[in-house]
Amino acid sequence: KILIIGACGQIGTELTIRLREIYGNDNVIAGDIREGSEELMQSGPFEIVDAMNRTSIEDVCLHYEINEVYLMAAMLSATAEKYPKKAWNLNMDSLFHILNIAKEGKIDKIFWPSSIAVFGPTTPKENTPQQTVMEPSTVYGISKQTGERWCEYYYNKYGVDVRSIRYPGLISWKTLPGGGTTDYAVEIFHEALKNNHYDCFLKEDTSLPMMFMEDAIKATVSIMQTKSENIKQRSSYNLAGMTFTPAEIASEITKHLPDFTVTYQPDFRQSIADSWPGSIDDSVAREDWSWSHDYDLEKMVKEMLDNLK
Ligand code: VAH
Repeated sequence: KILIIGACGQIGTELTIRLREIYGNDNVIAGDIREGSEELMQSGPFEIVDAMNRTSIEDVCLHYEINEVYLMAAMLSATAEKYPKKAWNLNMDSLFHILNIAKEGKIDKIFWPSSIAVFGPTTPKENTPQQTVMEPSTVYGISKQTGERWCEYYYNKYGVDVRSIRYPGLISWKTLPGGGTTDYAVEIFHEALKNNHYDCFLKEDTSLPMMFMEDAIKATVSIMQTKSENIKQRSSYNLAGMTFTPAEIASEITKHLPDFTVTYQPDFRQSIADSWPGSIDDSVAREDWSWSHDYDLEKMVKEMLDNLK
């Protein structure tokens, strides 16, 4: 059976729904600190789980005989800069609880999300390779880079089968994201449809690696279904979908909403975005577990507007 911790979050919501479609509703337990969307709550078992409380996690794992855990709870980049200590504690304690439960043989397989936020200002910005200089300058990026080191350590030392993906910025319509720097690319749709105008918190030429949620969910399911011996990277895999700037996504939206206008008022999140790569080389994920993405900017914008209007 599968437990998703952070099941009510931006990724967790859609991941839970997809896993229930694949493995059956009653075999996928949604866990979070608060209840989620009606679709999520109606489609299968839900338990209040505090990702920072090991007993809370272990009780659910024992009760439902869980053998796979997807740990999707985390504090994202922008919020983590406001609450560094809380972000570090949430992002790290939750990971250690799951790694140790697996080390004790109580669960067999873990998915843990990393992020392109592990790269920093000294990382090559274009086509960032799988192995490269990583000096993250954000609390969130530091926590994700450290988490990757621990995942690899627990695999090598204790044989814990943990798999991970460095997600780019994720765009989705089912659940609002919370506290991310790439969230402008979600907000822009809601504002466009509501006000025909968006005041963007990043500069118009800020190029960032992005992915439509459908592709992120496909990759997550795929890496967990891959035979263990084919998972050669036990830190985390680079994953790429598309790269665009606020100006480019705004221009694509204007093809559908001709009167849409954007202004640019960069805030503290600009320095976070500037520390990240513009594009990612995910050739290693393509080699090891046949990854390929489906959505480009044009297809994503159409899908977002069709589902939000
Ligand atoms: C954030 N959406 O903005 C997350 C993600 C690469 C960005 O990690 O913090």
